Amino acid sequence: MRDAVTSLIQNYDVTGRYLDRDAVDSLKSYFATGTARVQAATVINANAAKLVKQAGLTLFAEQPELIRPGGNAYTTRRYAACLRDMDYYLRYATYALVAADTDVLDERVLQGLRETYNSLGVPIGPTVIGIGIMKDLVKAEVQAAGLETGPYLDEPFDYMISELGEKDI
Ligand SMILES: CCC1=C(C)/C(=C/C2=NC(=C\c3[nH]c(/C=C4\NC(=O)[C@H](C)[C@H]4CC)c(C)c3CCC(=O)O)/C(CCC(=O)O)=C2C)NC1=O
Repeated sequence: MRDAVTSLIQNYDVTGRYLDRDAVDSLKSYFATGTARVQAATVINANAAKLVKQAGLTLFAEQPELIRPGGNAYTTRRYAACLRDMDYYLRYATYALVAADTDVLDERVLQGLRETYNSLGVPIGPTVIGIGIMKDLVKAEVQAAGLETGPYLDEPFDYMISELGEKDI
């Protein structure tokens, strides 16, 4: 599992280079957003249960067929499994946020996920929509706490959305 600093060092080490201007710029931007990342993660942690629940309610209001007979989130067990998955996405997003690197998402969340979802009939399109809803709720919560939002906050969610949503559904 890597963070922004270890990723950068690894890249330079592979080619035996000293840290150059580009490296220093990218380190500076990492440190400049460091406090915001930690503060945003703190706000998310404190509101995680509410964020997951609200994201679920919004998703099911938009796509009610998911929780009707025949829908993948129909039955209490599957409804709970869906919210648990949303909770995984949120928790791992906070790790990626603090690390300023998406490596943890590849390693712990996305690897093999499409195959698992496909084999269980979990629809990927609505899952991706759910992650997007959670991203918007997180941004609103972080903003309401008086903190700076921005691309740094979108990144982990956008990454999961594009990686999971990328290939055919
Ligand atoms: C930390 C990394 C990690 C992830 C991401 C993960 C996902 C994950 N979600 C699963 C199931 C599931 N995932 C969903 C999710 C949904 N169904 C819908 O209709 C919605 C669109 C969506 C919620 C947004 C459902 C309903 C199941 C249960 C499917 C079944 O058992 O039939 C399963 C199968 C095993 C189980 O039920 O626990 C896995 C492995 N597990 C992990 O360890």
